[in-house]
Amino acid sequence: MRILMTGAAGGVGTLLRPRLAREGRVLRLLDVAPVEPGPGEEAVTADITDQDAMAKAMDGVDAVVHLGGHSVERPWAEILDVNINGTYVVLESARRAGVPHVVLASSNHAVGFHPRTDEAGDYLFPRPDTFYGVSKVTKEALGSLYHDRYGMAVTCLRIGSCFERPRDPRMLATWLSPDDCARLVEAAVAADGYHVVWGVSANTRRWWSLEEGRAIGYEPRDDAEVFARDLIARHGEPDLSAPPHTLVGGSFCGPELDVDN
Ligand code: 15L
Repeated sequence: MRILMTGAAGGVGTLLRPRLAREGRVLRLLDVAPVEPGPGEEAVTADITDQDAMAKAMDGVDAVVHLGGHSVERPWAEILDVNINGTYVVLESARRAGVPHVVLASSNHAVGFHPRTDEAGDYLFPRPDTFYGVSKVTKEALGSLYHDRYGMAVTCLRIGSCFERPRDPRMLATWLSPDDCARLVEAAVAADGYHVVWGVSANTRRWWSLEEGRAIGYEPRDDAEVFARDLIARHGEPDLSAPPHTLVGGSFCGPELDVDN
């Protein structure tokens, strides 16, 4: 079993690497930045927009975990090139190589302008909060296209906040622990069909659904609440009726877009 991970040198990729290591599994780590491979790993230094390099990188691959691309807001031209065109190249090269399973790192920012509800359901209609969010909507759409056209199994993860630990009070609700992220990716790599699932831990303050995640076999075990006392001592108890807590995308919904002049 060989899994190609794009964006392997990034934040989520770095957290996932040791957690996805398995006997009989090879992780092929792809990034524009060089990565030092460990046991059970292979490294490829390549740009996800480079079609020839991606064709080679797909050789012998059973599943792709596509994390590559900008992970925050950038000017439109950069988002278009790396996140949108890059996802097309990843999916098209996976199709040509006959890769059956693809996991796409989407984000809560694909639906960032949805207001707080008791529980935000699965498959919320796109309401991106940034150009970055638009690229995640496009990623989900491309995944849907490749599933419907070619039967590729595609699971899109609307990831909340995947860090070693929550960094602010919003993340008490939106945190995806590294261990739960690995559990989610394991479930997603094995899932058939097309799915869009929230990437969130079993947080006490969670307001995003776990239903579709559980339907594909994701069972989160972590809860950001263990960090609450410390975060609230530093930042105060969050006022859920005020930004950044009123919208899915939090502070991403605030700044002006960086449009080309
Ligand atoms: C994301 O999509 C970003 O990649 C990450 O840096 C966080 O800001 C996260 O969303 C979040 O919403 O907390």
